Amino acid sequence: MLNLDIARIFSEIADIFEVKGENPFKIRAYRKAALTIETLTQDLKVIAERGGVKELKKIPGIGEGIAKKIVEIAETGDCKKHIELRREVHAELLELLAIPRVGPRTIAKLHQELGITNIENLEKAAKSHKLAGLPGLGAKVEENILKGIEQYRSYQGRALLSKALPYAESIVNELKKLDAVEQILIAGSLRRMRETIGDIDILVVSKQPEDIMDAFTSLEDVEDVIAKGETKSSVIIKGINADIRVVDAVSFGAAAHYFTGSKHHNIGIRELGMKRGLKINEYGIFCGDERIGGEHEEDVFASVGLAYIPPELREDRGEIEAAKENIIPKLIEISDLKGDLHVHTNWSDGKSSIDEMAEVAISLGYEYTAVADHSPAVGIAGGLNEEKIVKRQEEIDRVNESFEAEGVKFRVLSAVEVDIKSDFSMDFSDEILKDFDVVVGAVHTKFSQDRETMTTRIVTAMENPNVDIIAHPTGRLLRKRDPYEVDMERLMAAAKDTETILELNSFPERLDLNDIHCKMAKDYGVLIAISTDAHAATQMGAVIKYGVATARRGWLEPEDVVNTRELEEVLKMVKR
Ligand code: DGT
Ligand code: CA
Ligand code: CA
Repeated sequence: MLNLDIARIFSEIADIFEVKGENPFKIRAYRKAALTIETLTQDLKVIAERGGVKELKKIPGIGEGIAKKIVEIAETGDCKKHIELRREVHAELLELLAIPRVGPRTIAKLHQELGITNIENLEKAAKSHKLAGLPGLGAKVEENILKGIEQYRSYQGRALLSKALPYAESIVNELKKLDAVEQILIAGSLRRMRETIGDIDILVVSKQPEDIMDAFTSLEDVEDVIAKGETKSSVIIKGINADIRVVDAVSFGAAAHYFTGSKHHNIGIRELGMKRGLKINEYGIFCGDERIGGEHEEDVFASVGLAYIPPELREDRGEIEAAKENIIPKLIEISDLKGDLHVHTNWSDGKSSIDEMAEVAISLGYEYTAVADHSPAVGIAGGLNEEKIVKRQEEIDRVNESFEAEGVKFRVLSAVEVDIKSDFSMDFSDEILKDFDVVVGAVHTKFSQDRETMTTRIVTAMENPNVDIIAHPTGRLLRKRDPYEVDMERLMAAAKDTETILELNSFPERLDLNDIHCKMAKDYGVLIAISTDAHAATQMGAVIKYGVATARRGWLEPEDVVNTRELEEVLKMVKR
């Protein structure tokens, strides 16, 4: 039972409440609990078992009711409320919630009015224009639903990195307990930190492969055993396929390289080997019948005259040529970061106070964080207005003064995530914008504008001397919302011209810019800010690894990233 599993139970309770049209406060309480739990670093089950409700209640965002349910889940695997609610609504109805563009209230309406219970009859109803007649639903909604269903189907089969990684790590932690395991490695797209994962690949060195097969196929989270062989097995864990292979120690490096992939990278390496008369496969490196290496991954690269290539680069995007010339970039690491330039607080839609955000930032070793609360247009309750900006500034000053008094080298930067409106104007006047330390501009509405219009909208924002950073530049939500249409070459050129920084948003659903766009930015000489967009203090530390991984996949080095710099330098690099 991972924190993620507990969080999912609470977010499903919130979903069902929403479908049922329950009290919004109740819904929000469960959503907040889910969010808190998802990003918690301590193991909830352990806390529940050790300290019960009393200890759990000490966690911010967790009250008595939720704490009791956590104890129940830790003991029994689920809670009665959840089981009861699931019984009340069709399981298939809940699956409809996963369709992009379809909200819980629409689903409730469709269910009540038309008796729709699953994707198939929803699709049929939309195609035969049965929805257009219902109050509040028009032809546009039908079109949206059909598009959503199409997207939903195309997203099936791959899991978000942030979902697959914790399960893979938990498999590794469990198997490591066995004496029979000599070495163990997460391979495949997970090791390369791709944004989505087809299946989990685990590699083990052991002299007792049958013990490994037994342990793997009987892990607690295994839902189904697809295949169980002598040295290879395949199971389903929480809906994700997981493969395991056991190899001999002499083959470990070659197998690690082979099963890390990517396939195209492997083919490139194998061809280089062939040119040298070598055979390179998952068992080793061979010259004729003689094994000349394969125990260590480095052997593979060395055998074909290449420098070591980090896993994140192994996508056949020029890394083999770079390794040949010994110009593999020195990729950025989490420890290079000195601050976060985009977080939210309870002055807009964040859950934590400025103090709490600062405290966590300091614990992460940062020297600054920019609190970038929303401007009002986004429609989020409690966006900043002129009065709140003044009051928030007083709090920022108070916090900064107390750090100074204590001799803590840390500063909260006053920032805003200002909406770039569909008419190209900014949601705050220049008069207001100029007084912030950092201005982050972002698109939150009218994603359907055509490519030309959307590009001009963002370029216009970049041309505003007050706008320092463009947040999540393509607006995508992985598996939920496609990126809006935008001319990326024009954005890059404009960013370079106007010295605007582009954000790499670390949220695992966003990772926006993506890896390819990061590399493009580097080639254009455009600076990147790796930000978290954290809406709760715990998120800052929890999601940054996904942003940094994406930056690494985009070939970024510390100097390509603005928030690897000292505060004074950052303040020089923002436009004002
Ligand atoms: P995924 O699971 O779709 O996210 O992506 P991967 O890269 O994990 O792919 P997967 O699980 O099918 O295979 C793991 C690795 O095994 C892959 O990255 C490279 C290697 N591999 C699989 N099939 C082939 C192949 O036909 N040729 C070569 N050279 N390598 C392969
Ligand atoms: Ca895989
Ligand atoms: Ca696989």
